[in-house]
Amino acid sequence: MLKTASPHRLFFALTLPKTMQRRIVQWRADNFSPEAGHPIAAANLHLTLAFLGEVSAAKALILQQQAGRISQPGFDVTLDDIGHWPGSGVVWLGCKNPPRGLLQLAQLLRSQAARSGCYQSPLPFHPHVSLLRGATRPVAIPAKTANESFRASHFSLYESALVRGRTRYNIVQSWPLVSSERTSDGV
Ligand code: 2AM
Repeated sequence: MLKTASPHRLFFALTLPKTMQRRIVQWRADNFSPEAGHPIAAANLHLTLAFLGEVSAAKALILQQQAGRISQPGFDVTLDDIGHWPGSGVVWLGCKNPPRGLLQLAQLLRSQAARSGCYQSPLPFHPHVSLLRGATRPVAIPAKTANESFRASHFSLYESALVRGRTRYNIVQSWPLVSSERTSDGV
């Protein structure tokens, strides 16, 4: 639950397992020079599903209620792609073939957000985990990715906060990814 009524910077995302965050950070240190860009802290590595921007607590509550009604099974995500967007200065890990469940979940959250008045980019959704920021100059991209997989068994609403000048992402609420048929069976 958000503590104040003032706007919060929010987004829906998939959490990466802690062990995977650590392995990715090690792989990044082994494969990128310190000049390539600003490394994102291990605990902040995530896969954004829908960016909401600055949202009032009242609007967030509506979005949380809608998110709570989503019923779809979990899915496996394999980060087997890597790229660099010089315009936004981001080096990222992504999926060569994003699972259908991931695209469906993001599509649903993005359309719910748009209906609540949260601007959604017209660019197609490109699932990715940002690794480096401020990478506006050419970057030597490793030929092989970290090639990490994880099971997405829940999704979360995150708040982006500045703590002592550093960005921190805090989970506001999480929801399990299980289809209603399975829960009603008690499986
Ligand atoms: P990025 O990693 O590609 O920058 C928290 O800021 C998360 O929301 C990040 O994953 C970031 O994506 C995403 N984000 C920030 N601003 C955004 C915007 N204007 N449109 C879409 N996603 C955004």
